[in-house]
Amino acid sequence: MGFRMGIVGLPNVGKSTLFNALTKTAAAQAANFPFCTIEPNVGEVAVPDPRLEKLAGIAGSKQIIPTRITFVDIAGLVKGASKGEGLGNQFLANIREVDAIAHVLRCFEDGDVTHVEGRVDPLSDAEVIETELMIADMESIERRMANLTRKLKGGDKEAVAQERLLKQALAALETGKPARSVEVTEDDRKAWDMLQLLTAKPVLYVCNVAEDEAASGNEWSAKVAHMAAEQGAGHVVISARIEEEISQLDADEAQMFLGEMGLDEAGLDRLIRAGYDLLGLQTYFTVGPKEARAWTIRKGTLAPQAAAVIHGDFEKGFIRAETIAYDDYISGNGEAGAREAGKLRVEGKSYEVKDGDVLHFLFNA
Ligand SMILES: Nc1nc2c(ncn2[C@@H]2O[C@H](COP(=O)(O)OP(=O)(O)O)[C@@H](O)[C@H]2O)c(=O)[nH]1
Ligand SMILES: [Mg+2]
Repeated sequence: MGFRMGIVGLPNVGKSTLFNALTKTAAAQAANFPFCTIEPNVGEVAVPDPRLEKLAGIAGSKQIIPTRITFVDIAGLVKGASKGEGLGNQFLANIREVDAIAHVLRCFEDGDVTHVEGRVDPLSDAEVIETELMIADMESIERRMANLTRKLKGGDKEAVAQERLLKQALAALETGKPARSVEVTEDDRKAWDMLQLLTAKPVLYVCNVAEDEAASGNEWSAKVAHMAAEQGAGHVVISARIEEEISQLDADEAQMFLGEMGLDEAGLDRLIRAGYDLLGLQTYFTVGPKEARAWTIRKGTLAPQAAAVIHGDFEKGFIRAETIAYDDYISGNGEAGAREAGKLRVEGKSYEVKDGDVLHFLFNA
C-alpha cells in the first residue's frame, strides 16, 4: 500500500533541501532496504522506531527492516498556478496522489536566497498556496457537478450522494475555507475520499528556520504554530540546512552535532513521525530469527486487513493471529517468556490490531 506525503510550498522555501536530506538519510541506510526505489522526486523514508531494535535484540534477528513512508517533492506551486502560471496544473495531479501534505514555509531570512514574493511572511505564503489549491478544488467540483447532471436525472443514488458532498465542499470553499473543514460522517467517508479534493488532505506545516533557531524556533514559526493549532493541522520546526548536514554524517557524528545544536533528535525523525501521526497510522511488528520488521496500518485496522499488508494471501486465508503486546514481549524477554506468562493471545478476524503488537499470522495457503 504505502503512504505518501507530498512536500509543497512556494519556490525557494527549502522543499528540495528537505527532500534531499530525507532521502539521503534513507539512502545511507539502503543496505537494510531490499525495496529501496528512489526516483528523482520520490523517495522512501524509514519511520524511526526504537522499539524495532529492542525486539530484534531479544529475538536475535539477523535483519532489521523498518516500515516506510514515501515523500514526493512537488515543485511548481506559485501564485496563479491554478491558472497555468509556473508549471501550471502539472503539480495538481502530483498532489492528488498523496495522502497528506507537508507544507514547507520559509521562516528564515537570507539575502542570498530570493523570496518569490520579496519578503519573508510564512502566514501569507501559506495563504497563497492554500488559495491556489482552493481554486483548483472549486474548478474540479464544477467539472464533477456538470458530469453528474445526466446521472442525477436518472435518479442514481451514488450521484445524489456525490452531489450532496460536492455542494458541502463548495460551500466551505466559497467562504474561504478548505474542504478539510467539512465534517464528514463515517458513512460518507469513502465517497468523500473519492472526490480527491486537494484541500481535503491533512496538512503538516513545516517551518524551515535558520540554523541557529532550529532548537528554539522564532517569531515566524510561533505564528505558524498558532495558525496550525487553529486549523487542527500538524506543525514541526526544522532547519532544512542542518538536516542536510546531518544527513551526511554517520550516526555518532550526527548525535554529537545534534548535541551541539541543542537538539534531542534529528528534525527529520520528528517530521516523519508527525506525518505518520497526521495520517492516523500505527505500526505492528513481525519478529523472528531471520528478521524483525515493522509494518504500517491505519488505526482501527482489523487483523485480516493488517495481514494483507504483508501478503494478500494472508488476508484471504486468514485463520488467526497470535498476538503479544509490545510491552509484554519486552517484559517476557521474548515470545517464549510472554507465552509462559500467559501474554500470548489468539485473536480472530474481528481483532483490532493495536500499535506495537507483535503478530504471527496463521493462514490457509
Ligand atoms: N539560509 C538558509 N537557506 C536555506 C535553508 N533551506 C534552504 N535554503 C536555501 O534556499 C535555496 C532554495 O532551496 P530549495 O530547497 O531548492 O527550495 P525549493 O525551491 O523549495 O525546493 C537553496 O539555495 C537552499 O540552500 C535554510 O534553512 N537556511
Ligand atoms: Mg525544489
